[in-house]
Amino acid sequence: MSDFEHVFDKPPEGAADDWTIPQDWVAYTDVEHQTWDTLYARQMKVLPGRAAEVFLDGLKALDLSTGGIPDFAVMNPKLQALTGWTVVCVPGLVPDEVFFDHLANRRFPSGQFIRRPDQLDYLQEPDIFHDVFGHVPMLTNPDFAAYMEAYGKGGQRAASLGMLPNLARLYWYTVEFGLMKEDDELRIYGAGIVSSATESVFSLDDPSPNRLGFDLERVMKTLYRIDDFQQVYFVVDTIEQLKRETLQDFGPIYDRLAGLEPIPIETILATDVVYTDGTQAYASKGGRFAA
Ligand code: HBI
Ligand code: FE
Repeated sequence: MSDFEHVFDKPPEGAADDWTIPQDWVAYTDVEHQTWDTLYARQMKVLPGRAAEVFLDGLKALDLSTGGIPDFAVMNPKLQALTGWTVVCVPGLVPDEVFFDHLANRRFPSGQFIRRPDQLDYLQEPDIFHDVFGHVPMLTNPDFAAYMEAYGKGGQRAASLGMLPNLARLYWYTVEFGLMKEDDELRIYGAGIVSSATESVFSLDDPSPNRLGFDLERVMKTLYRIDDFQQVYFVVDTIEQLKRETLQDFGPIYDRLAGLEPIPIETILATDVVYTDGTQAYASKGGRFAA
């Protein structure tokens, strides 16, 4: 984790006990606002017809297209009126228990900073473009809003039971990299995809990754990668399905999962619903590190 620039052990100077910091919107430079506009325009070229209707509707409801980095003082009242969620600023990745406490209280922690112009295509840390453009539109949907709150509440419990790696896989394969069915076609709703011009295309169009039906327990067993395009995507039928399955008691699931070996990332099981049996050609050739 040492190559992350925005990771701290305790709230840094100027941060509150809950790790929040002021957005200080007036301090963003012209270059930073332009970076937002460039990223926004790039996504709007690839997302129509690829992003789920629920994401695009949320984006419209928040009106984030007015130019430049959104001012949370303007955006939050719109979001709060829809689902009771607000967005707060944090300096970067925050400890798990801090993250969960915010989600459990319908506060989404967003990075305050935006990537540098030389990082437009790829950065591992969540910046304000990933966090706000990627995550916040889905929070306008009541089912997704309930799902995220449930995830936050479940986080503390999973941590105390030593099951956090399993719960984190659920977040990864839904909130960050989820696909859903819409009119019998696959669409994107995961924030890690919708905020990436290249993965927005790869996740739906490339023959390399597997695309499998969402199964809660299966997903919680599946390894993932954080450094490149995913090798497997999981497809939900509806966001309501996600909420319904997550509101059940995870206790019995954790009992069954305890001590089990994780499922390798490229494995397809006999029990999987298979949308794409991927070639894995992209990963086999070394992915973004290919010569
Ligand atoms: N902090 N700001 C921020 N954003 C995240 O997405 C985040 C985090 N801290 C911990 C975390 N995610 C995950 O490790 C948990 O979902 C498990
Ligand atoms: Fe994210």
